[in-house]
Amino acid sequence: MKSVGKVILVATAVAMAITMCFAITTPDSTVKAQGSTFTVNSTDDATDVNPGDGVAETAPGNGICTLRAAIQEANALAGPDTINLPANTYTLSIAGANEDAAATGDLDITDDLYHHRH
Ligand SMILES: [Ca+2]
Ligand SMILES: [Ca+2]
Repeated sequence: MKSVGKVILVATAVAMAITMCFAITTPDSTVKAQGSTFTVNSTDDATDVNPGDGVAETAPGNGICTLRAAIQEANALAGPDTINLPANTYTLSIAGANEDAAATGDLDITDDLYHHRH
């Protein structure tokens, strides 16, 4: 009967090792699947100067990333992307209707998007 107890103990140890492997490898594969990451650093409402160039900013080289610019850039890039949105109040001031590119009015999300609010 002692040998049966040892077999159960070994099986438990193997199961724990498998669980630990998953715990270590899962975050890496999740990050790789998220595409580009854009961090919003302005509460202004302004459009991306060039959606699809991989940079979310309101003028070339200014580094100002609005929520609207981040969404436009994420929409323009194929695959899922990530937007880091610091806790704040974001007021949409660009009026518009019947437009689905997030350039005016509401923020249209047309692609997979991870949204991290801080
Ligand atoms: Ca851009
Ligand atoms: Ca995308």
